[in-house]
Amino acid sequence: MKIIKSVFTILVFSLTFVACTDDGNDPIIAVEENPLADYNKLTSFSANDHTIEIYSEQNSYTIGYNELFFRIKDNVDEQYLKDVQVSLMPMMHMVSMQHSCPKSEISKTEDASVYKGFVVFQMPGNADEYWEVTLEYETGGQNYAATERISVVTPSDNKKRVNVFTGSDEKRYVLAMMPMSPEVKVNDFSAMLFKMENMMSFPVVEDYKVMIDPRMPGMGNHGSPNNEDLTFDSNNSMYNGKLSLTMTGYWKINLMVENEMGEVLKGEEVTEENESSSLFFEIEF
Ligand SMILES: [Cu+2]
Repeated sequence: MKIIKSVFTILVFSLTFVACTDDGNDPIIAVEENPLADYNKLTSFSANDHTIEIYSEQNSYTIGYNELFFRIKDNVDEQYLKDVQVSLMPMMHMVSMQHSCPKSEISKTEDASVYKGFVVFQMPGNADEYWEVTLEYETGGQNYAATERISVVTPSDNKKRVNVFTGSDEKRYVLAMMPMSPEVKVNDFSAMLFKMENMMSFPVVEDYKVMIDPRMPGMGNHGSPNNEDLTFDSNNSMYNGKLSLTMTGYWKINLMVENEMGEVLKGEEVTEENESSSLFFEIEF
């Protein structure tokens, strides 16, 4: 998909080039190539004489983990702001309350005009309730904020990649699966776990354990060998392990979350009598 897009871009550029040089008079305007041309532009809006652009590899904001890329263009000189400090605040406006969701800091990338971070949306919007993102940034010694409504939807394949639950410790948690391309093999598998401190703050939970038990409910609920439970890695704040998928099809990844004392906060063991945990992710490939 990405390759097709790049080829198409090159094609358009070369056609333009040919058209411009044909009569020999038109100056060739140097078009700065969009470093995010291979991504989908999900949002573009104007505020403060700037244009805010938000890109993703996905084609919509979906519940679960979303990696996002940001660019801010100065509408006056058409230049993208470089090396500015950016922060992001997602907010869901519900009928009776407002809340945010787990998110990262917004960091700089190799390209000085591109910033990135992630957001874990825990619920989709609907007719009466919606998400908004606010970008705060500083340029030329001035602070700006820009807010736009966005549409957050359930993934088109309807598979569960995020769980919001109350643990046996009465605390609220958000557990999100990291994006992956499943294959018939022992896959690297990661998740992120956040505690809901309040409606606005969702810090990363460290040093818990996420136990996995992948099963194929359509095939006698069989499992797979050589799985590895997910343990916390402070380098990337993720829980990493191994997910063994022995064939293609629908897999339910049953989960149990244990705290640092080894107490199960949520999820049940899969047995003859109990075919699935109340906490799970889904994969179909
Ligand atoms: Cu909500």
